[in-house]
Amino acid sequence: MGSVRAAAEQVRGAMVGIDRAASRQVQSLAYEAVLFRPRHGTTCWACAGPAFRFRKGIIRSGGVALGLMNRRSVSTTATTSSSFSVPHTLTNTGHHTHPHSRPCFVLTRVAAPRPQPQQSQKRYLRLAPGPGQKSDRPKMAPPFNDLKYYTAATPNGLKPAILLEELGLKYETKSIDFRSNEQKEPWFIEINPNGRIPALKDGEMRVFESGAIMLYLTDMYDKGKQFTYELGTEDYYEMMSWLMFQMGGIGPMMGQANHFRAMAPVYSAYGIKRYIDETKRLFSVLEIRLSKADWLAGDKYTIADMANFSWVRGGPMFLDIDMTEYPGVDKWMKRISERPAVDKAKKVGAALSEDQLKEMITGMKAKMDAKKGTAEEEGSSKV
Ligand SMILES: N[C@@H](CCC(=O)N[C@@H](CS)C(=O)NCC(=O)O)C(=O)O
Repeated sequence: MGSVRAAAEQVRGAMVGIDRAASRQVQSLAYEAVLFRPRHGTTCWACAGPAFRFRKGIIRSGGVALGLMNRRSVSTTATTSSSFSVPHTLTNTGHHTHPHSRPCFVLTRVAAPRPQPQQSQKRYLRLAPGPGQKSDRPKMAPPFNDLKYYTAATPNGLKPAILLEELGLKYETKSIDFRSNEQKEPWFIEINPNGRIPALKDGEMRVFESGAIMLYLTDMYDKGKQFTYELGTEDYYEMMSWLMFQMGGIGPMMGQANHFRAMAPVYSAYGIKRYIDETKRLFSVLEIRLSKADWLAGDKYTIADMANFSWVRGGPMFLDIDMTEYPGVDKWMKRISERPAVDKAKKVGAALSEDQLKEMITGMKAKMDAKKGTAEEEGSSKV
């Protein structure tokens, strides 16, 4: 079974063994065989491993199992032995670990209209394209269990880093060097067209924008819904609302406030006031919720808390916001800070320690303040 052709033969062999009902079901869809070589120990949807749990018990086969893949669930299975029964629905146990290094075969559903078979034995199969032929084969669906996180020690970088750590996922980190503008290099633009961190790759697939990365990670890797809620529930949309509140409010407004307070080329009293006032207004929105609840959405710590926390912690540090005015937010911040995963996440992609960072920010603010009343103050005739 070293080649795709051999794989196809194997698949066809399995198809021949299936009973009439199964056959009818299979014929109503178009499939193609994909040779799938999972790495040893990685997640595999299709092989006849020992942990394939079905509603009707556990199927074990010495041969190759063919999972008819439907993104997240395997709805039907055939084995190379003649024992084939439908419908078997894979329950939430979802993945299992690929127990061996043999290749497996997956039948993927072909979205395009079913091709008209020329010969009966090609009925259910289209082989992989030959050299120079274009593949119309659908890609394997995520997750790919091959995470690479592109980040730097900034609030947006911290958000998915907390989640990666909370989920205990294995991932590689690539720190992006802002001093050399690495985030604008063509190789990085391929990963994030916006030229900003964070970005994530899972195998060949990319995800950019911190909120999208958090949603991807919970969708794909938080099957137990530890840090999210079931899609379609009221709690899920409440969580999304607070996540979007961070993405569209807290993040951009605090980003501008930080810029005017410590990084702008001129001292702008107007810019500083405008964005610090807006930040305070947004903190009071958080206070409405957190004065009477421990978490932003529902009764558990979710990605909405992680996202907002990553920015809000910079309020006292960067903008000298007095947190005694927001006691609920302050307690919530301390509750999150105490989590070991949060502590680890702060170090992901960081070149400076927390104390060094605070020292650097103090220095930047002092430099900005020194511009007051000089030619570097906005409105000065020399600016
Ligand atoms: N909306 C984006 C914002 C990303 C962003 O602004 N990243 C900043 C760091 S926090 C960045 O990469 N700045 C470097 C630059 O602008 O070149 C997200 O949430 O991912």
